[in-house]
Amino acid sequence: MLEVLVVGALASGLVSWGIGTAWSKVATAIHAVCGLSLLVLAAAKIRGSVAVGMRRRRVNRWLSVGFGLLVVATVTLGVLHTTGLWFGVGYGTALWTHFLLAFVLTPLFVWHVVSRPARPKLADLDRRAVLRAGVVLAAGAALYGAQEVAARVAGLAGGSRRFTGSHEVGSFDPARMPTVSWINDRAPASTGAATDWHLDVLGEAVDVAGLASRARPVLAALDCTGGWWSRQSWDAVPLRDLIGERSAPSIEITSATGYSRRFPLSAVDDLYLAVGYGGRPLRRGHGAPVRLVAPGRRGPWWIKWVSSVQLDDRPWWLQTPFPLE
Ligand SMILES: Nc1nc2c(c(=O)[nH]1)N[C@H]1C(S)=C(S)[C@@H](COP(=O)(O)O)O[C@H]1N2
Ligand SMILES: [Mo]
Repeated sequence: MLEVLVVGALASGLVSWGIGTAWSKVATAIHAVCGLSLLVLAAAKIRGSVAVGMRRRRVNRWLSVGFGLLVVATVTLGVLHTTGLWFGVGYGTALWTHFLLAFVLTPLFVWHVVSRPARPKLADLDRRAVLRAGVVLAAGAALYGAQEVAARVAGLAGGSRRFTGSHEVGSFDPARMPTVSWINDRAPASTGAATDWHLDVLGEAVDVAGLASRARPVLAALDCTGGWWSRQSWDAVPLRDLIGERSAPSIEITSATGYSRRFPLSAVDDLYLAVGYGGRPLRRGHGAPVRLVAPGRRGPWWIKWVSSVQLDDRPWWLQTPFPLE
């Protein structure tokens, strides 16, 4: 049961984190139910099997206790972020700390499974075990329902989350929209005027003023994996208008900082190069002079300070699921 819940929570967490389509709603709900069921199970374990576990070897015992505490802390941070009760302090946001703990928890979890005295056998799956699992899951689901209702009734920020689980910040108000980087990227040193910007699209120089004169409003929400989202009216040019009909396995979009992502060529119909929002030029932190707008994709795909767009021979999926810088 514990194993299934932990694996379920990790997998659904990664899915809901990585994708920005309606599917992430399902993943987010599964993630929440797994997490809250783990809390229920932890409570039950503390009363029951921990007493048995305490008779095990010292190291194992402490690892088990540490593992249990980490699980409880991880889920608690998830609940705090979700409900909007506490977002953390500065860069140590509740959500990032939640990821970090999950990261530490994973090797401990493997240890926990490998070191337990008796491996579960299929024969253990009797009616009582199934019933118990059902009760734990039902309790987790009930807690999830209660949490969502409570957030709405109490008017907490968590009452109006997007289907990805993110909270809204600064929609149609770029001054309030956060500026963030993926891991530790930084805005390139100022290049002065946008007219000096080098943007190479399939080997041809494209000037920013030209883009600005062709830009039209594109409504799209940027949904950062850090747990916030913001909708803007981007002043943007469809990438298709710049590249026309092409054939290649993928298209690579690169930032002046070196940060890049590869997209399937078919995605070009829903990618835009933005130079502003709400009729004003982009701020430096938001990717000025040119950034990618990628509706339906999570934040890491919205490349800022775009300097190059090139066809690529590699398939788009032959890259790390998230950028490495
Ligand atoms: N070059 C570059 N582009 C980037 C990033 C980055 O670190 N470097 N971070 C991405 C992530 S994770 C997000 S959520 C958005 C954030 O955009 P914003 O700072 O305009 O809010 O930019 C994306 N584009
Ligand atoms: Mo992000």
